Amino acid sequence: MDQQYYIKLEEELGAHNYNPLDVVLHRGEGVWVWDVEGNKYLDCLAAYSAVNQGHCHPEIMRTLIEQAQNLTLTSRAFRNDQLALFYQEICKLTNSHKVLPMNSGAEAVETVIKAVRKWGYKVKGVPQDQAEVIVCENNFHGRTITIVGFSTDEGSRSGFGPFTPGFKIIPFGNAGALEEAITPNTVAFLVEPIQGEAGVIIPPAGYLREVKTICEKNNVVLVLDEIQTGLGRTGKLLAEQHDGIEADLTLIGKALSGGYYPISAVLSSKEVLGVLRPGEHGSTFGGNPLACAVARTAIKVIVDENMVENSAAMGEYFLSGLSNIKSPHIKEIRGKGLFIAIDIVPEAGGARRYCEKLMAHGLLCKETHENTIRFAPPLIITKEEIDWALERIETVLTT
Ligand code: IF1
Repeated sequence: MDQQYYIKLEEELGAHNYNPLDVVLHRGEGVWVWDVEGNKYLDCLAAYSAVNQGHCHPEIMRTLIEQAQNLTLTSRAFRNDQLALFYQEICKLTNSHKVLPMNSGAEAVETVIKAVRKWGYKVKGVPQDQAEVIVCENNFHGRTITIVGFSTDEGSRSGFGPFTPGFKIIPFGNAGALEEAITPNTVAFLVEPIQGEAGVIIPPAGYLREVKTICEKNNVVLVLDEIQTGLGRTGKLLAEQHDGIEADLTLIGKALSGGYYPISAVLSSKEVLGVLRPGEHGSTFGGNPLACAVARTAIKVIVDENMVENSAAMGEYFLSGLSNIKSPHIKEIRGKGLFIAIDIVPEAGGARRYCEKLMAHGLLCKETHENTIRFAPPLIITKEEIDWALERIETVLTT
């Protein structure tokens, strides 16, 4: 079957809530993927950082198969022998004290909003139904009604109201704005350490440290959404480590399964999660044995194969290679670890055009907004593979 067959069928039968590049992928291995016609591409998106470990990582695959032959789902009505071990290993790795497992990233965000509201009423003493959560402009935390309700991106939110009340929006990267926005009813500040969808927006150095101090002073829970930045993407296991802090609550997802399965988790460094009682929250699939087994191996290989260190070293190498490209189309290059973006000048005709050209040269990446190209390959990428990518990026940006 050629690609057009699948594309036509998909367009006809699927909701049009995406605008993908017209490449129909069939197989993946490490940093490489192949389309149905056998063309090979370097994947510089890594499923939006869900395949940090590389496509079809063999050790995670073995775990998936073995666990699938044993036990997949029990529901949380019963216990299973993978859940506790997953808790133990993720807590040890991230220095957390409590875990709540869910499936998608958006569910982890919803979970944390429930937890901090409850904490606000039970522990902080906020009057009933008055809890406020502060979030940032240009945030991306997922697609549910509550979450898009506090988005500032019109495309994400318009037409979907009415929305959940209780959110206040402040500029990103401005600690003073947080201090001003806090009231006695503020229960939490929810923020991405580096804004992903907004275009890999890196806040000023020390921002998270200042934010942490302000939250502590005001008895406000600091929640970091590390669903995209976590698990090695930015060259640290968690992006918060760049600022030497620990959030009260941390959200992880995506690479927690290495792309095999939707798995997310809320990690708590103090007892916020302790306020939840039986019956107040849950999910049929959250914490299931297949997910827990996969997550255990997915985090194990990140450590065993030094993927965090590789992300830092290769990120630096990629960034410096990009900065050597002389192109009139480039406006700015920025990144941390293997979380990298190029802004092109508005006159250059839009980032999408360049992503399509790169695809024709065998490199897959995705634009974000009009003028930003994002590069986020699997964390196992080598120097040689980056050189291969740089050659193509240079060609596309200079011709
Ligand atoms: C899509 C972006 C990436 C996230 C953060 C929560 C979630 C995400 C920081 C929700 C999800 C995704 C979803 C994906 C596109 C994507 C994305 F371009 F929108 F920003 F990764 F770069 N917090 N990000 O980045 O997690 O519920 O999807 O598991 O197609 O919507 P989810």
